[in-house]
Amino acid sequence: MSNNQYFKGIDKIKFEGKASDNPLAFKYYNPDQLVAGKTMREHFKFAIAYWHSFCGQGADPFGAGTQNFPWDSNSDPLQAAKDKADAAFEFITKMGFDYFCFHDYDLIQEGNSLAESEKRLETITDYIKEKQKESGVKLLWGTANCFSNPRYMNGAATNPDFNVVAYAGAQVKLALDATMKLNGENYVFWGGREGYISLLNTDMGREQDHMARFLTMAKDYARAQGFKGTFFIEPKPMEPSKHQYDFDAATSIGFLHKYGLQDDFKLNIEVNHATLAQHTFEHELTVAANDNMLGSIDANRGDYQNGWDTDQFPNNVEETARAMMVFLKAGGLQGGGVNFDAKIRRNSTDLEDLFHAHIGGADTFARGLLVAEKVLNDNAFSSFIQNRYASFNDGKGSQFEQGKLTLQDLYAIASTNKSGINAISGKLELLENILNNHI
Ligand code: XLS
Ligand code: NI
Ligand code: NI
Repeated sequence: MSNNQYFKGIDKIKFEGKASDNPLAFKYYNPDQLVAGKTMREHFKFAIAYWHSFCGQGADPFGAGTQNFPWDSNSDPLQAAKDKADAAFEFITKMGFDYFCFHDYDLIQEGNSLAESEKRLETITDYIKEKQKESGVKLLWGTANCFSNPRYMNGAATNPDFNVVAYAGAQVKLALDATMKLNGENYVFWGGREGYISLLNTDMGREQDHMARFLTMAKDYARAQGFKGTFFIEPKPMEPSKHQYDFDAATSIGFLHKYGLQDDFKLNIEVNHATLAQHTFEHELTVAANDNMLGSIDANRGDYQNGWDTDQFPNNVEETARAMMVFLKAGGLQGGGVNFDAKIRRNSTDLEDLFHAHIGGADTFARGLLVAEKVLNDNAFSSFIQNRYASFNDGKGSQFEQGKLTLQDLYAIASTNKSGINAISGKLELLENILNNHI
């Protein structure tokens, strides 16, 4: 159980700055550096995703896993889970990150019965609680994997069979218990199977009512146990379902409001889910932020030549800078952080690749943040949007905003307008240049 068992020869990753040629050092992510009034560490609350980094073997629909993780060799599920926890905590500590995120059965293999699973979770969370104490590593959020087991092939909370809904309820109860035991700051619902393959066999309205009922029960249970954190819905339009009910930020916000869940739930926005929904990352963040729903981020990126959830590590500085502009304007995240929901490629098979991936991801976010701060402080840029809407600042425009005009008033104003309508440039090329000049 030493702290230097799996990633031998790699020390704690340090910030060395842009001039460093050490591949195992941060070039931009300097945890203690102040940006816009907070340290980078506080802005981001970087988290490691247990599933991609320590469970995912690199299997794809065309072939078996390629990874030979040394923590995966024990055939006893409890010992294997402990070995994995040792590897995870060694890694997180060496990265210098403060947080991790998990699904229940990332921590330990699901048992053959609910009772067996419960016992296993009990044991492994005891072990992980100790590791948290030793290392100071915190839990950003927990969640339940209600999508992998075949019992969920027709959905979990939205399954047409009540017995499956009840089973999912039991599983979420145990996942909430585990999250609270490990002092989780938040809890996530991602509904991979909460959707449909065809409306020929689906009562969508009834399924959505069921989902809302289920979320309400989960929230009520956790609150009754004293859980103070935030619940996050993680929107995604499809995959594995053909159509998922939490399609995108706007759809999810509408759903939460319809069922009165908007005060306890916020959104966890994932980059690659935004692009799958034909949106940009900055679009989804903006929709969430406008409704005060920007809870947390799952950081990754898609591949723009194909259309699935490739979950690559972030490395696009411009995309991240645009996102960080929204992030800074919104005043950061409501309780969440930046979780690297990303995986190394199937043919990245050296243990150190996991370090390169997370170093690059953290540096990309740090660069994005630094660029965003500069752009927002650039008067040529920030005054532009304000001026663009100046016609609403006083006179009839201001009365319009305040709800003091009728449609007939608009008719009268348009009819008597002597100066006509002038072309006002949107100046996009200029603004793009300003952004690029700060990169
Ligand atoms: C899958 C999701 C998943 C959630 C947690 O696409 O991103 O990993 O983050 O269940
Ligand atoms: Ni995803
Ligand atoms: Ni995710």
